[in-house]
Amino acid sequence: MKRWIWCMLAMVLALTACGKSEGGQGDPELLLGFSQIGSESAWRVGNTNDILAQAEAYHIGLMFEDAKQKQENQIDAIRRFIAYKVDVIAFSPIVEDGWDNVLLEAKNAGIPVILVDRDISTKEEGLTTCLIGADFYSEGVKAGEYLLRKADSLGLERVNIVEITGTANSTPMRQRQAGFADAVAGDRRIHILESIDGDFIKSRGAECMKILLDKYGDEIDVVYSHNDEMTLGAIPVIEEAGLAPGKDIVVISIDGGQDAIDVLKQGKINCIVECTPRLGKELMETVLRLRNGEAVEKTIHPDEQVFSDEQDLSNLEPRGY
Ligand code: GZL
Repeated sequence: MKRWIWCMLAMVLALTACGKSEGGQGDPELLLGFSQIGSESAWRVGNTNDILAQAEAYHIGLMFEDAKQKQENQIDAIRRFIAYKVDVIAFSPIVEDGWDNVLLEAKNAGIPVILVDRDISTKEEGLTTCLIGADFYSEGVKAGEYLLRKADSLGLERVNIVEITGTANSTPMRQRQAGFADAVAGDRRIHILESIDGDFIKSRGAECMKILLDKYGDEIDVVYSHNDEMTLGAIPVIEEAGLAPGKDIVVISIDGGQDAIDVLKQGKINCIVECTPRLGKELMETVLRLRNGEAVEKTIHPDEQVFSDEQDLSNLEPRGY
């Protein structure tokens, strides 16, 4: 008996501690537990704001927990959601591995789990209901296809690329790297000199760019960065080396937040592949479909576009993240 009381006390503390959705949901019929990775980028903050706003718009109760970039915090949050008997669990897994045990606990508790943004890798069947998130492989392909067009327009006979990757073993890192590599494979002009893990954060993007410039200097023709945050960290480092980003070094990025779009318009980034953070509406729609016993698609990919120096961006709508 005592253990149960402690567990519930922990839950009450967690509820007051965790970031419940703003606007006070009252006592809604449906309760969604959401574990967010953290706030490492403008994309992530935009994703969080969208989920909070859509939970409010759909009048779905939300237990929101910020894992502060730690997988163990996500696992603990999912266990709290199970103890609290939420109706649905959703989370954006920071990395693909290490989820089987806690997701088996959710399955045994009869709570459906929705993956948002990123995927998991598992040999177990039926641990999750669906994935709502970008087609990261396609984003990598779009980045590679832009580069081939750029190499053609510049008449380059050899293209030396350095790559600043996202968090190791995360779905966007794995698939953006694979998509890009496949898009440029077989083109004899293309040489990927080195890939370094920038962990999707700005300071690491700057550090990686410094390491790569110290090693390769003006041999570098292109930097392919897996997200805007790292790109925005890398650009001043390129300038401090006396090189012009967007001219001496072609800069290709992913996400499409306002800050990066503004730098694209200044000509210091050449291409940004959009990765929309607006997944909240699909998530709430899916929660309602599950509640109504309706079938849901296994994978739901949002439509995404490419912004580059090939287009007139003067009338681009504000990005909102
Ligand atoms: C992509 C998302 C990535 C973003 C980064 O859907 O997982 O994580 O591209 C964020 O900005 O850190």
